[in-house]
Amino acid sequence: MSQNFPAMKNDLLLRAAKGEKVERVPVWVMRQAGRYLPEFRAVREKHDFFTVCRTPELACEVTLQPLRRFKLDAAIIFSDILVIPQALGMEVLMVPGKGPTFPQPLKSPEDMERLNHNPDVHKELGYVFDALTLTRTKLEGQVPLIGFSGAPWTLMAYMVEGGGSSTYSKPRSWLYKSPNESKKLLTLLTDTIIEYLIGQVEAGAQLLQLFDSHAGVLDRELFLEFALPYLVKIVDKVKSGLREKGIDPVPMTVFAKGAHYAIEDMAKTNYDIIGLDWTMDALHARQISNAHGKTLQGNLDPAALYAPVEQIAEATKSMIAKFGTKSYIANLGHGMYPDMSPDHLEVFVDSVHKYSQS
Ligand code: 1CP
Repeated sequence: MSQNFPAMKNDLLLRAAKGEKVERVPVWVMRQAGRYLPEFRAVREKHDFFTVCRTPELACEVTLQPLRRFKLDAAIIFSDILVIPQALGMEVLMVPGKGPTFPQPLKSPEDMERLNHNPDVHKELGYVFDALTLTRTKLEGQVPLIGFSGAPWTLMAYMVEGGGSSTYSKPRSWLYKSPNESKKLLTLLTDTIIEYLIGQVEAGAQLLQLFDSHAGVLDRELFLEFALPYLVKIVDKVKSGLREKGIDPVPMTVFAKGAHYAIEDMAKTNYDIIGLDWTMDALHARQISNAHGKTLQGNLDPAALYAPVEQIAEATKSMIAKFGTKSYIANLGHGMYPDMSPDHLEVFVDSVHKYSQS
């Protein structure tokens, strides 16, 4: 499927992703659509969370909201990583004040029998593809559109734990007690994600990000056994699958939050961009990424946006000084928090514009 989308007016993100020369560092922000924006809260007052995800016009609208306010260099499609467990047959509720909740998590490996082992991705997740196509069209080439998925380990963590947790002790116990069954689950997730991401590119996504948000509860040994091989299969199969369909592969980002121990392991894969959380050292990551020809993305502490505006500008300037302006995409080290001020985000975005011209 090759669609005729509007020509790009700003492709800084795509050029930085490939390590090409840019006039200025591109900037976008994780969770740039969300509760910190009053216009997002207004949409959410009328529609529940997954209705917004499943209604292309609504998903498109909230995707575009932050772009109307800030000089951002990318849009990221409004959806959630938990749409994959839903596509595999699990129920996920968004409980106010608590976040995503699975009424029936996978309590033991036998529960995997309940899952749909042969999901029709286009049928179950076609609404995401429709939202991407609509949004890419409505963007009119203003900025590139990012698609995404949760990584297999992070999705397994939610499906077994049943919701958010600081320890993820239940899914971690599977890795020790039932390593083979864990790998079966990770493989099912991986194969579904591959099809899902290829479909996203066919629908209009121009860059793909994998969120391994709970990599930080693993150590390197577990990460190398239960997370990285699946991330590698995803990047390799998505790129080869696109080529087989006659579609140019898009740049891909791996964001493994908390995986300090694996920056070099990730730099050796075919991901183009390594996303850094705010606790990771920019200079250390830069040494590694230069050796492997990778672009870096990140990593201002989101909490720095609570500081007075002069301090935000200074922190942004020093972040850029550490990363340099080449092969770099400015972002926060994690997503926006709901109680943040849009005005403070504006200072971050404008400071990237101001301090990164080259
Ligand atoms: O009611 C609401 O509006 C809930 C808040 C919210 C929002 C705005 C959730 C629930 N998800 C989202 C959107 C979302 N989720 C996006 C949209 C695009 C954008 O960034 O602007 C994206 C990319 C995600 C991805 C996502 N969902 C991740 C990976 C990123 C990360 O934060 O590490 C994760 C872990 C989730 C799960 C999830 N969904 C929502 C919440 C509150 C959570 C975290 C739950 C937890 O672990 O406690």
